[in-house]
Amino acid sequence: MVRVGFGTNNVDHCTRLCHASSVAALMETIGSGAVSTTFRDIENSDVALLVGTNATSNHPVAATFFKQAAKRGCKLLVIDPHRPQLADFAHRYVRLRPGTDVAFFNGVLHEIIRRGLYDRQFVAERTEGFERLKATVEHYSPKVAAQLCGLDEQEIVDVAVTWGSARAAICFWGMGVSQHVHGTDNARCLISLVLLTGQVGRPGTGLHPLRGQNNVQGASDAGLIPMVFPDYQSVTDPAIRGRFEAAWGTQLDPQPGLTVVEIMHAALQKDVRGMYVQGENPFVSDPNTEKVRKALAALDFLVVQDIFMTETAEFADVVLPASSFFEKTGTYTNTDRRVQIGRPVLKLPGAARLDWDIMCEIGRRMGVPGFEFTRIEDVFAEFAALTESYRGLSYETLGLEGKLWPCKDPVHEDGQVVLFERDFPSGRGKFVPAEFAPPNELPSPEFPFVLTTGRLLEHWHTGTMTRRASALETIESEPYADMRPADMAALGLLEGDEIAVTSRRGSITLKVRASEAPGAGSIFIPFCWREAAANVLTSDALDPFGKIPEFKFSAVRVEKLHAPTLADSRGAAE
Ligand SMILES: Nc1nc2c(c(=O)[nH]1)N[C@H]1C(S)=C(S)[C@@H](COP(=O)(O)OP(=O)(O)OC[C@H]3O[C@@H](n4cnc5c(=O)[nH]c(N)nc54)[C@H](O)[C@@H]3O)O[C@H]1N2
Ligand SMILES: Nc1nc2c(c(=O)[nH]1)N[C@H]1C(S)=C(S)[C@@H](COP(=O)(O)OP(=O)(O)OC[C@H]3O[C@@H](n4cnc5c(=O)[nH]c(N)nc54)[C@H](O)[C@@H]3O)O[C@H]1N2
Ligand SMILES: [Mo]
Repeated sequence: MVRVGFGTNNVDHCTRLCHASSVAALMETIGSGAVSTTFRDIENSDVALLVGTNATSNHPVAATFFKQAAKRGCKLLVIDPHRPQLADFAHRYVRLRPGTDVAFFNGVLHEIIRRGLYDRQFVAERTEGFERLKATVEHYSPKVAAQLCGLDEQEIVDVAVTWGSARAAICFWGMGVSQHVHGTDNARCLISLVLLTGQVGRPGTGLHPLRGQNNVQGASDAGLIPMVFPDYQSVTDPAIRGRFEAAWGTQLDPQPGLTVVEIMHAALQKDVRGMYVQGENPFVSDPNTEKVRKALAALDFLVVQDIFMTETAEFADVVLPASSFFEKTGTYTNTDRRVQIGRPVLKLPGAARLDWDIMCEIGRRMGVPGFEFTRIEDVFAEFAALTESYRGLSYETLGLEGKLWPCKDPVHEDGQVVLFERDFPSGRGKFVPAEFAPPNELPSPEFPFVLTTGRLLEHWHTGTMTRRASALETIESEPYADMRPADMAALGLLEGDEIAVTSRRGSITLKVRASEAPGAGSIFIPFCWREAAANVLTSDALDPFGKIPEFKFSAVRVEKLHAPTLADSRGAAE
């Protein structure tokens, strides 16, 4: 619809705020952005790195496999400045300073090379750029890295030796890696570690950026990305564009489009005048809310297609009531690359319609070619035919349990668990070394705390769905921030006190909770509370490669709000 009907490549989705930097690094180094193996494959690993992931809250199903693996003897290495619950199961938990992963992993790479713990044959036969990597990490002895990361040298050595001596080692990572202005560099370091030690392409090894939304892998595969058509085929390649022009019966824009945050910036400049938002709530989920408010208000025309009246929909000229996953048929591709058919269990409520049906009707009314679909199966068939990865998959072959892509024989096989056994889509894997650089905005006397934002088990992102669920709201109904008891004491704060948290962009008020999870000088705020929206505080500075904002690091000030006392109310009465 965007490419054919609106004639632009300005189409993007939530990966931009999520794993865009991981995908940028994976595409650059091995030529594929998806996981190299499933999370269940940890059953075959003897070491697993878990970097910047709070899996017990955010990937509870995967987390049960991680815990089972730990019980069986798999050594979990948990790297996170904010102690996640999985640290309880870890062989080693490393509390590095936020935003210092490049220094940390360069130290690990340095030590693995120094001790000769790398896979010389794998490096020689399947990679390129080793000498450059070696020259870069030479400057990051564990001692130097430990200073940058606020750690003991021994912690870095221990991770290097444990990973370097593993038979089968696997690397999982989450938003703590990707959501930084150096997110792509963070991911490059993890990929280098895996390539250096040949820990990919065999059972129990590999790269697994844990994907978030139920169908975010599917949305990426389907080409909701400004630079590529479905299956990561570049819009700038004339031969590829020609194939899509033939399939869709129209000329297509040869220029890559804008990304999520760039689109908001363009709206503010009045370069983008209209917006169609489907199943996203950017007023609450994009960084720097005040800027987003101005951008949405500056639009000439805004359409929101959602299952609830969202904060973003308040700005809309037209709100189209869509259907939830309970009410429709369609495929979802999960973090494992598993494509599954969802089937309806409820009737559509009120005037709600199916998402694809709404799009097709708009396409037909605009007189755009190619929207004559009457069955969802045919939409999927068109998509699968234009890709390599989904070839052979259809509603018939997917069956009840779905298939992993790629799947050579969808009738008889479940699909390929372990990818890259012999080579990478790029041929050789490329080492792309990275130098440590500090976050965009460092703490200062005026803004002395580091704010990290993230999630809760009980709520889904902006809370449009979960905050309407009374069972979940009963457990977590009130905005709060986590702080270390020692930091609270220094500010004279008690559990439950109201605080104001202020950054260079804005201020919110919420309650404070004592927790040993945050590091010293850090504060954690979930971004689900519209009444105390964390993104009022966050910065819209972007990683130059992945174009992802730095959700995991902002400088803030924390102040106790003066609570009204009995004496105040007496004073007021007098
Ligand atoms: N209940 C629930 N589950 C969800 C979601 C939800 O909203 N609610 N959202 C889904 C989505 S879309 C996603 S993307 C996933 C996200 O799942 P996760 O990746 O687990 O997301 P976060 O909680 O944002 O952050 C993960 C971890 O990064 C750590 N971190 C922060 N800064 C740094 C750093 O500098 N270095 C390192 N190494 N770590 C750091 C944080 O302390 C935190 O433990 O969850 C999915 N699952
Ligand atoms: N500060 C901070 N901000 C963040 C993050 C962070 O860690 N910190 N994480 C970022 C990440 S990783 C992500 S993925 C984004 C998520 O950001 P969003 O995707 O904007 O967040 P959601 O609340 O999941 O919004 C999804 C919307 O889709 C609607 N919806 C659900 N099902 C359907 C459907 O079937 N059809 C239609 N049409 N609509 C539907 C829901 O009601 C909801 O309004 O947030 C990002 N923002
Ligand atoms: Mo996400």
